[in-house]
Amino acid sequence: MTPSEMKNAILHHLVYTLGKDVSTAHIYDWRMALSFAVRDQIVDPWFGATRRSYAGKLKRVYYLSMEFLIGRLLKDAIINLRLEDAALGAMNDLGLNYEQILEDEPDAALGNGGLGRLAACFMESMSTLACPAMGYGIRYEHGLFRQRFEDGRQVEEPEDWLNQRHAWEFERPEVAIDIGFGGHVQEIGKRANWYPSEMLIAMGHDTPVIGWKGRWGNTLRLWEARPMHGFDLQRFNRGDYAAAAEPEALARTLSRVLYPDDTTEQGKELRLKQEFFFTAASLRDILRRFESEYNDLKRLPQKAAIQMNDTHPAIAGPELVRLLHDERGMDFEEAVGIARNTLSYTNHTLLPEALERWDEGLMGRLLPRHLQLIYRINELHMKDTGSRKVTAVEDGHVKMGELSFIMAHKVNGVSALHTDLMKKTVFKDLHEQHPTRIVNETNGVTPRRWLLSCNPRLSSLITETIGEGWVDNLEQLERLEPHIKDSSFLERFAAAKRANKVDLARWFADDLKISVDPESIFDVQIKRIHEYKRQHMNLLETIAHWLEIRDNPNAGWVPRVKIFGGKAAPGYVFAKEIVRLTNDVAKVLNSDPLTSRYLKVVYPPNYNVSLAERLIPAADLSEQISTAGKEASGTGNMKFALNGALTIGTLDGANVEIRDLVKAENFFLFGMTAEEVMERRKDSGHAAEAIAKDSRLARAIETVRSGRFSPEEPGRYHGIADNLTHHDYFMVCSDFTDFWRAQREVDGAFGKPNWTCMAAYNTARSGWFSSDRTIRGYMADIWNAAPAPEVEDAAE
Ligand code: T68
Repeated sequence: MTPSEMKNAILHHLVYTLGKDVSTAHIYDWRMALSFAVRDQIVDPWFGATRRSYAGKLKRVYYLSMEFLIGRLLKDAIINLRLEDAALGAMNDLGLNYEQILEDEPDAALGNGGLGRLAACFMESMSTLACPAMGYGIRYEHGLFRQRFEDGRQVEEPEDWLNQRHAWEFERPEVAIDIGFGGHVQEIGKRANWYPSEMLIAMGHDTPVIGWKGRWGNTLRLWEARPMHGFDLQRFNRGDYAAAAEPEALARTLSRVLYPDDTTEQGKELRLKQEFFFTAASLRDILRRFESEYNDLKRLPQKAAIQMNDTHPAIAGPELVRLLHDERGMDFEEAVGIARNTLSYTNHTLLPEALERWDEGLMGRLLPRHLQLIYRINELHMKDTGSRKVTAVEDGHVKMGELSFIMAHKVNGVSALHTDLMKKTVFKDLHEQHPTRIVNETNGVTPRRWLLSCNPRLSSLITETIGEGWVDNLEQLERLEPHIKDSSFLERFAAAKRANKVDLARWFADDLKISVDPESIFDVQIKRIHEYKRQHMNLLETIAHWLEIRDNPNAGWVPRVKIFGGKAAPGYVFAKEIVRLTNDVAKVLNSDPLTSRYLKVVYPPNYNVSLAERLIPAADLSEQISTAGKEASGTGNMKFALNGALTIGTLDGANVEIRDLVKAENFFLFGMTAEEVMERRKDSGHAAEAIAKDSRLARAIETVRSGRFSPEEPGRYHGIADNLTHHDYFMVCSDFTDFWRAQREVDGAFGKPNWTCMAAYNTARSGWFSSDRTIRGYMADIWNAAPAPEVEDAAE
């Protein structure tokens, strides 16, 4: 497409789709017109892919996920369709600012963190690899809350990305599926009919996901909850307007909000309803499609692979059995076998508080037939394995992790360490019964968004050096290695990083009114706020460092900017205190005339995908400092390494694999191993002991306790200080001393010529962390699916 063709397409949509005249168009109208012009280019390859899936009778992958953290889509589509020149040219011609237009798009925050972002990277990789697939989730009216700071405190505001029209979706009113809850069960022999007492409708909305060079397009189908019966005209006519609207409001509640919690099960009926709602709608849609093509349900596992992203869709097991057994008349054991061969399950956490369990009473009330089937699945499992332990039901609770395991033919962890710990801890017994079921698929990230699009400077340098093949064959980055000896390459590598830092510094100055020196180390920790991720350890180190600079301001300190980003779950009190402490520390440090040249703290609010795309390319140092054994994998860690940041990190999650690949000398390692953590925890005095041994740590904690950062309320942080001194489950104190040592090693290395070599090695050796590699692994080890044959690029 030429710039002038693009311009005509934009003008056409402005007038005929949006009904706007050039003279009155707002930035919103231009952005929508550009989006529609780009979307038009997606439709043909997208339809082409669908047609080929049907014509070739290809096996399809169905990715069921409560979350798809897709972020903005316009730039992604432009890049994958290679329309940058056309779009930029058209915008210039129209006198519009291209960057500003891209920034106008709301960030679709349909996820909490890593789990949801992984699903989004997987969707893009499946399209790039021409793996016929469909993502299924919920079209939340309100995504993850918007975070604002007020007096340093986190304030949550509703996120309303749907206030404006969403340019990328196609409404599918004809894809409307009835979903029921509650009611009673009528058993007929071993089968049963379920008569729900409450019904609503799941309506589909399709977003095309286009792969690199437009060679394939899959669909993300998100369900919206609609009432079965519209509003009540009789009540309305009597003047009872609120009551008339009630059924509609109640039904719609199901797709109203994304639960803002990435750790604790909400225990909310609504959450269980959401889970059943989207899982049941998706399964019905899958079976409908299957039955339109094939007439033998026994072939389901050959033609469909259904992935459960965490346990949120775990009800898929019993629901699929119900559809096959109760509704299609298949024998129960056969139905379980077919369901199991079709389903697989990804585990994302070992934290006991994050493993879903539902009260049997609640489950029986909402899903009476499913509870019966869960009992039978359990009995069958006991019979098959000769086990006498009831596995999926315990103490009046249904354990969704165990249920998912039993109903899946493969269960995967998301990093080598995590998979190993799964076998040894949460799924120890089940693993002994099914020793080949657990497999590892280390996470990955899409290089299109997380390098090509977010870091154009580094991308251009890479392409100039080794050609463009790396974009969909990321392991080609290793061809950069010989160039790491070349001083002109290194200079250009350093210049790209520096220019990214200058851009970020300008944004900090303009948007946050904080000035930082781009010569400083940009030290970044961005992720959900959680005790296991230990933002508070990073803060304590910052405070200790600050106190040391104050003691001796003229000692030639290496300047540093500590950058934080992340949201705390609204109900997680301790995490919210960490948020506030970060802001309070920033306030004191940034205005300290003795130290602020050397140390600043920046905490931009409302961390999201778009902010990550801004911060990661400008980072020198990536903080991956979770308590070993607690972070299942991490994916931010991969994005940073890929963009030439060095990691300071523990041997946790995928850090282990990153360090193996980029080599120990290019990684700042510290802290206890997962085994050491478990050992040390047995000593109840671990925190006090660590504090007694490290005067810097003691002083930092005392400074927090003293009210130095909250003079107007000196007791504000007693909670944090007491927790660290007496409890410290996440071993902040015991790892602090080594963390400090590693941080000073960073100071020593930064600014030396070798730093750029180390950074370049991180980029060159991160090719394995492409989500393309991960998806190939799922296709081979779990889905038994092949890419569509002979696919051609639609865009060059
Ligand atoms: C993350 N999990 C892991 N959970 O913490 C991270 N949980 O190590 C890993 O890299 C990532 O998954 C991808 O595998 C999450 O992000 C959630 O967000 C979540 C949401 C709702 C309920 C429970």
